Amino acid sequence: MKLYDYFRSSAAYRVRIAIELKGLELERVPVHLARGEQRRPDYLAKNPQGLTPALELDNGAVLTQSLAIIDYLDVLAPQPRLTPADPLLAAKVRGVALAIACDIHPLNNRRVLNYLRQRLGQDDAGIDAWVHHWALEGGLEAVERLIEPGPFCFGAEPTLADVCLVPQLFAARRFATPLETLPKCLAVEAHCLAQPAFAAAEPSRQADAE
Ligand SMILES: N[C@@H](CCC(=O)N[C@@H](CS)C(=O)NCC(=O)O)C(=O)O
Repeated sequence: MKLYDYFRSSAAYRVRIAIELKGLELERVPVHLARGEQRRPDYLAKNPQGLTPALELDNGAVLTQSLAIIDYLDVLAPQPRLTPADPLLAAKVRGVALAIACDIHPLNNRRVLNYLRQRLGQDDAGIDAWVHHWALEGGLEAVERLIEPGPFCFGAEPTLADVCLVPQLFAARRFATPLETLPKCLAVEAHCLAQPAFAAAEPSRQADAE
């Protein structure tokens, strides 16, 4: 399998964490987002959305969308299960994962910020105000209230919620988002990053890190 990845991509970071937790070996192919490699025809032929990550299977099939890729890996290599078997817990875990992946992350994506800057004339201050607002209000501040006693988001085992939360906090820091209203999220993050699998997936540890 090949993972099309970019060290700073928080969506790809989710998949890297899942791969490390499951102990899977695969090839990483960097797609340099800042240089626009995601819009090259050869990459668009694999992922028509022009986004990272994408996972190419040995039979040539290509999977897109980080949560769909992680679901696939959870079936392929069920240990540890990232979506718990218990339906109530699974729904809570998915609720947090989707709050991050659907309602927070898309609003600070590169193409959205480029549009705000280039088409709508926003300057750095405008971009920062946008990113901080959507990261926190109804975003990570809601996640702070949804997660349960730790050390992970939902108890003693890592789940899809942790896999999404850690990269989103990384993205928030990139934009200097103030995080002091999120003590529970920060405690979960510290616990996660002390685990070898989460640490190995960190952007600074990737071969294409700059
Ligand atoms: N919902 C998608 C989001 C993927 C995504 O937005 N990836 C970003 C990097 S985190 C990207 O490739 N951005 C390129 C761009 O905006 O041009 C997923 O979960 O895979």
